[in-house]
Amino acid sequence: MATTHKPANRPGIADKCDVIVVGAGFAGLYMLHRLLKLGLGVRVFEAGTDVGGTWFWNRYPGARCDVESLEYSYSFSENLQQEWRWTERYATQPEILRYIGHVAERFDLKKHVQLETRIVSAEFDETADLWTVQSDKGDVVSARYCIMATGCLSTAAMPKVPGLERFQGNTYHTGLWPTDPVDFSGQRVGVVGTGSSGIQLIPQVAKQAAHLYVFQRTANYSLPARNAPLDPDYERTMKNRYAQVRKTARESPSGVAGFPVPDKAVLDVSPKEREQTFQQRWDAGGISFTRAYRDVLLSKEANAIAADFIRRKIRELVRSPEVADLLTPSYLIGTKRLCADTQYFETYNRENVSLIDIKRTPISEITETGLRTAQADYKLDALIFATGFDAMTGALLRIDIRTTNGVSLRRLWDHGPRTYLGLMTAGLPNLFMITGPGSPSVLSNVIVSIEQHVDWIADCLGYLAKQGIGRIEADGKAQDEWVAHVNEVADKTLLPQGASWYVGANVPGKPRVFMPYLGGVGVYRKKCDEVANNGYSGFRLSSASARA
Ligand code: N01
Repeated sequence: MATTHKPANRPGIADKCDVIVVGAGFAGLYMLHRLLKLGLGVRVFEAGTDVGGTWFWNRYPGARCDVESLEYSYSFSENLQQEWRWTERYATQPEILRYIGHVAERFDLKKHVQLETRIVSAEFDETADLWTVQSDKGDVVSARYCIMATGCLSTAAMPKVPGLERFQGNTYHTGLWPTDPVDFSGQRVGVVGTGSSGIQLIPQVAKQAAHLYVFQRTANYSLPARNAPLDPDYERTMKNRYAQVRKTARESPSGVAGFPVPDKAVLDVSPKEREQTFQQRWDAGGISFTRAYRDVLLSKEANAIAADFIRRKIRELVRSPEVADLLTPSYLIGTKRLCADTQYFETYNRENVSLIDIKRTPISEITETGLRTAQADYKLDALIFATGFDAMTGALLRIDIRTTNGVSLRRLWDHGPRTYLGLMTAGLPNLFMITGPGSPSVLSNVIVSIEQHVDWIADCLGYLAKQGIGRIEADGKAQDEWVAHVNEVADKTLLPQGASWYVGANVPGKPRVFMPYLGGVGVYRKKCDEVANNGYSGFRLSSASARA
């Protein structure tokens, strides 16, 4: 029987429901849908003024997804996937946000979501098996289960540059973009950061600004997205075989049906053959380039050959050899997330765009009128930080999560995140994470991973209710083994060697741990299903009454 009470607005007196969900993006909304189907009383809290999660906040010019729209979408409803019409090969942020809004309306989810409310703490009562969360608006709500749908890339990382507060112009972060449109016409604009967000934003802002200064610390690999209006024949074919496409995606390594598993190695084919293959990938566009051969992310020699192809392309696209040199990355390709762009490198051929190497001449301070490097002063009207996120752990650690026995997530993860299957952390019963560290999450088509986690958690809660069990927690030994496995799989590849957000390298002081699971979406799903089919092996199930 569902338990829900309306907010009591009496600080200190807890409202009750069955399940609390934190976050109303793709993960939170589907979780809500599944829990309602189980007949549970659910309260969802969302910090934004509307649903949408990452697609609500990342509304910077040029923001779009680099997984094809027909795959980057929910698969749980056949009617939904047939009726929704994507307009482009890669959907823009506004279109994805419209889609999420449509899903929320269609499944009548919004009335369960409390917007503009940030959960600041969550405490588990070890005796009653009850979580109590508190919000920044004074809500106090208790539930048996708490599910963190807080997103992997949702906590903006803002560099601590001296003098930032002095700047008289407007300051933006791509991950916290204002809801009102921003017009940079006639302005001198600075952009710090050239990851996926910067690479999408820079060509758009360059078209508006009087002058654009790009402050680059690390040059990045990017391929043309080759975005285009969605071909109606392609859409029809995909939709006719949607069930098969989704099945292939779920069983694949990456969660993308359109990324077949490579069988050849770069080092086994002739230079002519690999040049042709890389050219085909370049012409097709998108981020499947490192999947052209099975050894690109395993062997430094193979990696260098693949990287060299992109480096040559950059030199072809950028007219000034000095600028091309600066834009040419030197790290192992694929050890940071590959980017997809529309006219990114070509943008540096514009008269109104300057590239500044802040590795050689670091930013020394922000002044009232602009930005100062070790070598020069840049007068700016606006400054945009495309500096990324405190990925995977940031959103969880900013909530004070603890138990009445004195266990706290911040202490448990002091040396980096530790989870069992990326779903739970030992010591914190009845607290689930969707796409948590230790699961494929950011290394996959995240919608596929979200649906898999949500389905697993919903099935688990259904099972616990049926068995009259009120408490589930990850076993410490099972967690240790899983963490060791996650590291072992990662260490067979080159990925942990990159100074990426996958290892927390972008946030000063963050422990260096390779966070996502690289074993592949299909393999991981099988493992999770096995665990469930074995009566949730590696989890300890109990109930308060039995313990008493
Ligand atoms: O962030 P990033 P992002 N001083 O961390 C630089 C997803 N996403 O928002 O490389 C100066 O990749 C930093 O430099 P360096 C996608 O998964 C997807 O762009 O650390 N510079 C880097 O250049 C992606 O990977 C899509 O040396 C500083 C940049 O800022 C993830 O989100 C679109 C700095 C940050 O790059 C994050 O992408 C957008 C400092 N103190 C995002 N700190 C699509 O689907 C950081 N930088 C297309």
